[in-house]
Amino acid sequence: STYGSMEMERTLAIIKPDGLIGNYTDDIKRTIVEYGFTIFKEKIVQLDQATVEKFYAEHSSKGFFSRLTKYMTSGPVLAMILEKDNAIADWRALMGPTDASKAKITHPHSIRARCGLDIERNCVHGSDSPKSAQREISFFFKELSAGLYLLCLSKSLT
Ligand code: RTP
Ligand code: MG
Repeated sequence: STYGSMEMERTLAIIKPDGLIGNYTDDIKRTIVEYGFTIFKEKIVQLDQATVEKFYAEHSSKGFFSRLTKYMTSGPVLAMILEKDNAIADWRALMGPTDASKAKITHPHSIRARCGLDIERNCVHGSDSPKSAQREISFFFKELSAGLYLLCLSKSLT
C-alpha cells in the first residue's frame, strides 16, 4: 500500500545461528529500528535439514551446500519480516557483502562486518528480490497467507 510518496515494501531477514548464539540479536534489532525499518513479525525457529535444503534450493548444486545446511541447522534462527520504503535493497545494504571477513575491511559498519566471521558464517540473511521476498516471507510465515485467504473469504460472504 502507499502512504503519500512512500511505497512500503517487505523483506525477509534472518538472524542465523551464529548471530543468535553470539548474542548479537539486540544489537542487530537496534540497528534495524535505527535505520527506519519496522519489525512487522518475528519468529524463532529451529530449522531441520530438509527445510534448509528447500529454503536455499537455488544453491543445491554448489560445493558449499552441505556446509550451508549444517551451519543453518546448528542452532535456532530468528526470522523477521522487515517493512520500510525500499526494504529489500536497504536491508541488503545494511547487512553488507556475503563474505564477512571482506566486509570488515570494505564495509566496517555493516552488520556482517560487526557480527559475522567469514564467507559462510555471516550472521544474517536478506531476500535478494521482490520475488524471493514474497517466497521467503510465506515460507516462514505461512499463517499470513492463510489469514489473508480467510479475510478474503469472509469478505466475499458478507
Ligand atoms: P543470504 O542468501 O544468506 O542472504 O546470503 P547472500 O545472498 O549474501 O549469499 P548467497 O550467495 O545467497 O549464499 C547463501 C549463503 O551461503 C553461504 N555461503 N557459503 N563459499 C562458501 O562457502 C559460501 N558461499 C556462500 C553463506 O552463509 C551465504 O550467506
Ligand atoms: Mg542469497
